[in-house]
Amino acid sequence: MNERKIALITGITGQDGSYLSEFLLDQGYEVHGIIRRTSTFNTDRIDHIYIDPHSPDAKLFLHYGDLTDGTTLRRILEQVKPREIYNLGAQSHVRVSFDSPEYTVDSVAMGALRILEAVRDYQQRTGIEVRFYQAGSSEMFGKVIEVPQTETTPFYPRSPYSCAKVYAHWQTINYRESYDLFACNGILFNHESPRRGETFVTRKITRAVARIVEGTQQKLYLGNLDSKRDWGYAKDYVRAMWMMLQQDQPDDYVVATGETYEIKEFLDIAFGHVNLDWHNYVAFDPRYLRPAEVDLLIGDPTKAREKLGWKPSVTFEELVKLMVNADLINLNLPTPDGSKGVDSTLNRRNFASIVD
Ligand code: NAP
Ligand code: G4F
Repeated sequence: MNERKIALITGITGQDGSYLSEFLLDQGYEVHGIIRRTSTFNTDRIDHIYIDPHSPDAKLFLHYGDLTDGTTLRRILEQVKPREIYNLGAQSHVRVSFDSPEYTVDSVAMGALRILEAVRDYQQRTGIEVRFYQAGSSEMFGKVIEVPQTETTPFYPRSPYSCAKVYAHWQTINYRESYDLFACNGILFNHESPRRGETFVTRKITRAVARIVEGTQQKLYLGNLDSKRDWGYAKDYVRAMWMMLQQDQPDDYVVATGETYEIKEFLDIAFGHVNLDWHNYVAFDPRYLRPAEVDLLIGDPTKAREKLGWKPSVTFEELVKLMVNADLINLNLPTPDGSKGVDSTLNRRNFASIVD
């Protein structure tokens, strides 16, 4: 299909953006990413795949921009001329979205709209198809009405973040139907990895386990331990994003493992992996509670399996252990099973001229 394999990724510096970049580079793509200007470096997750853009081997290029800045998004689109756009950028923390609802909605909901508008105009003017992936979330199901959740389960969002994602979801469908855009929604359930942001519950736990083993942390403060999540491995999930854009027709897909676990079960495995009992270390702090909680998420990935041929490759237990191992390795500590670790890109900063 696509003759020139050029992809543009918003949120390239995030967990998924880093895995997707690696995946697309392996597939022979030229990859362009939008990064935000920050006063300290924010490219740790992609430093290991970045090479100086002056080199003839360079295939990864970075551009300053922001989902709240439509003019720049349009300019980058015109400059890069991508055939595929992956919209992964977001203020993606649910708890934080209650503190900063306006900004969250601007980046998540309006951000998606700004790109869709830019793509609509670009495609109409040039006649060149630009395929669009929208990073939707199982948080959209919120107060679940149906178990397990499928592509047709009604949404009941429970946070500013998920309300914004629902808006982006429906605009993506609206632009597909109104302007014939090849636009897909991935409804991705929680996916984790050693590159997961440190303030999401899984990484907060695995990082704490390593620091407790090291002796530099005594307590781990958490909020609600009763909610259940369908947790998968991020590297598997970015593959599904790409698969959606390679189909003959645009569509929407749930991407999940089909299994759900309590946070307490995550704690059992994470602490158990280093022979510790989490009850001796975990304490409750109400600041981590949310005004409204999502109690249970479990996805039905049948459509993704049957139409895309996608399936997860890592079990829940393997995921927890690989994350604990990576955090131990980050601290130069041995792993209980002798594993050398996967995916840890931290502390491998490459100071090539990423930023001008
Ligand atoms: P993440 O690690 O939090 O990364 C978010 C990315 O968005 C970062 O690159 C961040 O840049 C960028 N970003 C934030 N605000 C932006 C703005 N205003 N303009 C441009 N970029 C901005 O998230 P993730 O886990 O990789 O998730 C990727 C996407 O999938 C997000 O849209 C998320 O909401 C969605 N999603 C995630 C999951 C999951 O379980 N991980 C599940 C369903 C959906 P900085 O590095 O500069 O902060
Ligand atoms: O790890 P979490 O913050 O992830 P959450 O809220 O499920 O959202 C993540 O997954 C979504 C997909 O469903 C994405 F769309 C979203 O961008 C993000 O990646 O919290 C998981 C659960 C919640 O029930 C929360 O209340 O863990 C509970 N929790 C308990 N203590 C905590 C903590 N969460 C965090 N972040 N920190 C705590 O101390």
